[in-house]
Amino acid sequence: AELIADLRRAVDERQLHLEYQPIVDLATGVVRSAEALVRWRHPRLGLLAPAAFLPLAEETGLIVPIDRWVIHEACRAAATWRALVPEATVAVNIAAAHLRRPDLIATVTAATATAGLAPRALTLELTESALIDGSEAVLERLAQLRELGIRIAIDDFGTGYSSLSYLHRIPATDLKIDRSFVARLDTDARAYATVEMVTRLAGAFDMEVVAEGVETEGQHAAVTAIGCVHGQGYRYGRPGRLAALHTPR
Ligand code: G
Ligand code: G
Ligand code: MN
Ligand code: NA
Repeated sequence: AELIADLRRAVDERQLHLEYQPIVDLATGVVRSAEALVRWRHPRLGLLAPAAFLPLAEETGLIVPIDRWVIHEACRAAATWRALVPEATVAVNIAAAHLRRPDLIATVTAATATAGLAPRALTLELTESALIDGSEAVLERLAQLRELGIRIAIDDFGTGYSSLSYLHRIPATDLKIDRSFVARLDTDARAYATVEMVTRLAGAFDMEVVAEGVETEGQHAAVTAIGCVHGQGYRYGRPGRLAALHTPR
């Protein structure tokens, strides 16, 4: 209960910050994209990862003001980054509860406009479980976001229902293959076949694939050979400061 009161204050008192994990273009090795991940510097408990407070935020509805702050902050950062890397894009995670709210459109519009950011430079990451809702209102909202130019990524693909019919209905631009498949690429022929199949399917749907959780050289070689467009994972970089994205490793 005390943590709820703390969390309520966290946004106002500027205790949240974002870390950015690089997403590389596998064909060129260039980093032109990053995923924003929220952190909470709690006054007594120290640095908290999302797993320590997002479930509580979701239960209490505080996730909406938190995600709203994240969207604004990430747009501001993306605009700064694009002054150096013109095609750079930033991805933010959107909670299921937020996707169900009509005002998500207004939040995104305000954030990109305030930051002077081209909407195509912002990707909203949605999990399969958030999307499976599949109500007309949600589909309509996704279509509106796409019309504005915002990119839509299906996050952690393969861990939810992964229904083929919803791939037809969701107007996604990117598909992020869950790291549980990537982790087994080196040793498990079935995991390899799964990543290969999903990558082909995504290509046919005009979606760009991001292989998540790439840690080893073997996994990097595999996702490159398979033809995934992007890679994300400790092989390329951990979440960190925005400035670290454009210092060569
Ligand atoms: O940062 P970490 O690697 O611990 O992230 C764990 C998970 O927390 C991510 O996969 C993502 O689903 C979720 N997450 C991180 N940042 C945000 C955020 O700003 N908003 C929402 N809704 N989820 C986030
Ligand atoms: O998809 P999601 O938004 O859940 O992904 C972000 C989460 O994945 C973050 O918690 C991040 O720290 C974690 N992550 C990113 N790269 C790697 C990796 O190479 N290995 C592992 N185990 N976790 C990773
Ligand atoms: Mn994500
Ligand atoms: Na993911």
